[in-house]
Amino acid sequence: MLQWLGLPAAASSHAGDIDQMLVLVHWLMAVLFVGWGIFFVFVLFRFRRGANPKADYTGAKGKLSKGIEVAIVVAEMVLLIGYAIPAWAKRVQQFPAESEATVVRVAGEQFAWNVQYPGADGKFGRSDVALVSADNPLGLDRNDPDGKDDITTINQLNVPVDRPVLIHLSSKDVIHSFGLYEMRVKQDAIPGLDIPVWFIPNRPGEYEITCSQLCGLGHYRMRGFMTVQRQADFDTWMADQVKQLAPQ
Ligand SMILES: [Cu+2]
Repeated sequence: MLQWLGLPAAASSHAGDIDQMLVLVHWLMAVLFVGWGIFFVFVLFRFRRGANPKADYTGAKGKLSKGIEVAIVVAEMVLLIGYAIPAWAKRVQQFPAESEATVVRVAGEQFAWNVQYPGADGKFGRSDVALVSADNPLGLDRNDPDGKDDITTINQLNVPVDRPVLIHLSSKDVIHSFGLYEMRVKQDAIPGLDIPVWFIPNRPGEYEITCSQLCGLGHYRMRGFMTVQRQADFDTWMADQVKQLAPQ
């Protein structure tokens, strides 16, 4: 079933769980679709006007129909309680420790993704709406000691492979949706909220960051890129960013 669904490559540690659930949901829907289809044709024939000149208003009374209904409810409960709720709980309760993760701030805006790394001190600098400009889309205060070493990029997120990524997601203007399909991650970015999102990328490569909510006229071009790389390559990239920051 997994191949037939045409899903994007699975490149995060929890992608397998999500895909397994998608497969189970699709199997249930396939069975229901075929079952209902057969039942529909049966009803058309069984209750045709020729055989039933007078309508019966009471509906199905057999044990079979009740049994099937109960079986469907049980199957849906198993999917919900056995798969969906535990998978969701892991995403929203069991966050990785900041010391063991690549911590990044991502802020959506019409129509780009702003990325901020806390730098060597591990602390995000203060940002102020009064400082927002074309050169400083996040309004980062470079006079703040915590903000001196912060690294910012636009539409480019680099992360090392096999290490948890913890993103603090927000938005500068309207509601966007941060979509990383290969990571099986999708989360709305909402102005005024800092929403944590985490995953463990386990396959190096170039992936696309999409905006998955219609957020304005330029929505179609609101795309960023995520590069998942080996730790050494990430360190080289980060050192390069630090070098570019130095003259300021
Ligand atoms: Cu958007």
